[in-house]
Amino acid sequence: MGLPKCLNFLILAWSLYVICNKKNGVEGLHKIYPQLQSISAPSVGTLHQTGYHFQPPRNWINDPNAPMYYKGLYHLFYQYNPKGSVWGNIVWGHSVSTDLINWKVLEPALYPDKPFDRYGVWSGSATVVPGRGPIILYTGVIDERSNEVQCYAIPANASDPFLRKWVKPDDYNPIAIIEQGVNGSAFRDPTTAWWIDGHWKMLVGAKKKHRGEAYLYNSKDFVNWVRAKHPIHSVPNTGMWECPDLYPVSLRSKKGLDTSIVGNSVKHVLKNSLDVTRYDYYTVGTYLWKKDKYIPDNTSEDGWGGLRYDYGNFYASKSFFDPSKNRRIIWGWANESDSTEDDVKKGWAGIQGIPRSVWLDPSGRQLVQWPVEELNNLRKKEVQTSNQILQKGDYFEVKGITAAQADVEVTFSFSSLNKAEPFDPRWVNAQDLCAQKGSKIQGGVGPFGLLTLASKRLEEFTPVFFRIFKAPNKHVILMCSDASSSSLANELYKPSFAGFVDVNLANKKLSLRSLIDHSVVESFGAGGRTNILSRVYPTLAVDNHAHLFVFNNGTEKITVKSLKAWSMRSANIN
Ligand code: DQQ
Repeated sequence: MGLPKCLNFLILAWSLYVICNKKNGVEGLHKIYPQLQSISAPSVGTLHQTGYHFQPPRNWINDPNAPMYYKGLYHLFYQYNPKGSVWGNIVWGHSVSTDLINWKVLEPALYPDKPFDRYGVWSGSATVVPGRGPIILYTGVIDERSNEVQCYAIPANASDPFLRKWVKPDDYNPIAIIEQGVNGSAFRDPTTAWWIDGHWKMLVGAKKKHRGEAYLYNSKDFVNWVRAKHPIHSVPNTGMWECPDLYPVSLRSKKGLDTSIVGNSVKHVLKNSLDVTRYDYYTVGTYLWKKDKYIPDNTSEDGWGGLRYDYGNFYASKSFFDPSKNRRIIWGWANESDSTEDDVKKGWAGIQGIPRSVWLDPSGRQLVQWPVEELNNLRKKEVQTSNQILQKGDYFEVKGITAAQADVEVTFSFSSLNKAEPFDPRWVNAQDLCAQKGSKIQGGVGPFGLLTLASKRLEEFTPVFFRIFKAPNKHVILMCSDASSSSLANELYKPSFAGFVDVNLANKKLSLRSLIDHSVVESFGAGGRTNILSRVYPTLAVDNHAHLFVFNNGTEKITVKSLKAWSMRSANIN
C-alpha cells in the first residue's frame, strides 16, 4: 500500500532537513518535528520489531518512568507519543507484568491536563510510601518555553494492583516551583524518594550555565518540599543532568537494597543522564546524609571520562528496588539509530533495554549488570560447543538456532598475552579506537568474538568482540560492538560503540553474552562489567536469513572454552 501524498511530502521535506543537519548521532534534548508529531503510519513495519525487548504496539517511546513492584505486579510507565513515531504529545504509557518480560498494556496513566503540566508530563519516579501506597513524582511543563515544575500523582484506588487510574490532586501541586536562582527550563526528572532521619528526600536534575547539578529536596509529609541550600552534587561543564538516580549498593553482597538504606555496609551510586552526549554516567561514592552531600570515590572519574552504565545506545535510565527478590533493577531507553524518515514509515520508534540486575563489583570500583533471571524462561532450543580452537583468521557458524532472536553466552581463553599489541596512551576514547581498529584489522590477542546479525556471505554483520593491548604495567581490554558494517542501508547511524573492560586477566579468560533481537544487540562483557547496546537494521540478515559466527582475527590462537546459544521465544509484549 502506498503512503498518502501528504506523508510522502513531509518525509521528503524531513529528509532534506536531516541531510543539512546531520549531527553524528549526538543530540541535545529531544528533536522536535511539529509537522510529524501526529502522523500515524497506515500500518506498522514489523521487519525490525523486537521479539523480546519491550516496545509498545506502535508509535514513539522514550524514557522509562516510575518502575516499581506493587501488590505482585511490576509497573513500567514510559514517555509515549500515542499519535506518532517522533517525540511529542507525551503521555505516560503504562504496562504491567508479573515477570518483567511479558507485558500487558493499560490505558496511559498521566495526560497533560492540569495548569501545572499543560505543556508536558515529563519523566519521573515512583515511591511506595508505607501506609499510603505509591506516589509518582514527575515534571510538569507549564509553558511553551519549557519552564518546568515538579508535581505528584496518586492512584485513584491504591488497593487496585493494576493502578489503572491516577489523579493529580490540586492540593499542594506543584510541589516544587522555579525559585530564584533556578534555571526554569533545566529543572526536571525527580527521583524516587528515600526516608531518613524523619525526612523524605529526593533529587531533581538541573543545570546552571554549563554546570550540571542535582538539587536535593526535603519533606516531612511528601507534599511540602523544601530545597536544600546547595545541590547534593554538581560538576562543571557537564551540561544538563537529566534523570538523576541515587541509590545504595551493598559492599558485601549482590542483593539490592531499599533506597532508604545508609550506613557503613553500603556505598552509593549517583547516575546522571548527560544531555550533551545522551549517555548515562555514574560514580560510586559516599552519601553524607547529615550534610545533604554526595562525594564520589577517588577511583570514580567524575566527568566525561567517567564510567557509563552502557557504552552504546542506552539513556535516561531509572532504577528501582524489587522487594520480592531483593534486587535492584535498572531500565534504559534504547533510541533508534535509523532516520526519522524511517521511524515515520515504520510507525514506531524506541525500545527499552532488557531490565538488568545491578550490584557493586567486589573491587568496589564499578557496578556489574546482568539481565534479570526471568529472561531465561524465553530460552528454547539450545546448541552448545566447547574447546574449539580458532587460529588467526578462523571462524565458525553457530548453527541450529534462530540467529535473529537469540541469547548467546561464550567464554574465550588464550594461553598467553605475549602477542598483545602495544597500547598507545593517547587512545583515551574507546569508541575512536574501535572505529580505527575494527574487527577486520588483524591484531595480536584479538579481535575475537561474535559476528551477530550476519548475512550468509558477511555483506552485513555486527561484530561484538575484544582486543587486548599491552600498556607498561597492565593490559588494556577493549570491547566493541561495531555497527559500521551492520547494514547495506545508507541513511543510518552506524557507530563503533566501545568501552574498556576493567577485569583481571590472570585466568586468561574473557566472557561475553549477547542478546540478539532483530534490530538490537545488547551485550555484556566480562560478566556484565562493560555493556554495550547497539541498534542495527540489517537488510539481508533478517529473520531466517540471519546467521551467527564466532571469529578470531588475532595472531594468538583463541579457544572457545564453552559456548551456549538459545533460540528465544517471543515475549508477550503489550
Ligand atoms: N526526556 C523527558 C525529560 C527528560 C528527557 C521528556 C530525557 O523529562 O529530561 O520526554 O530523555
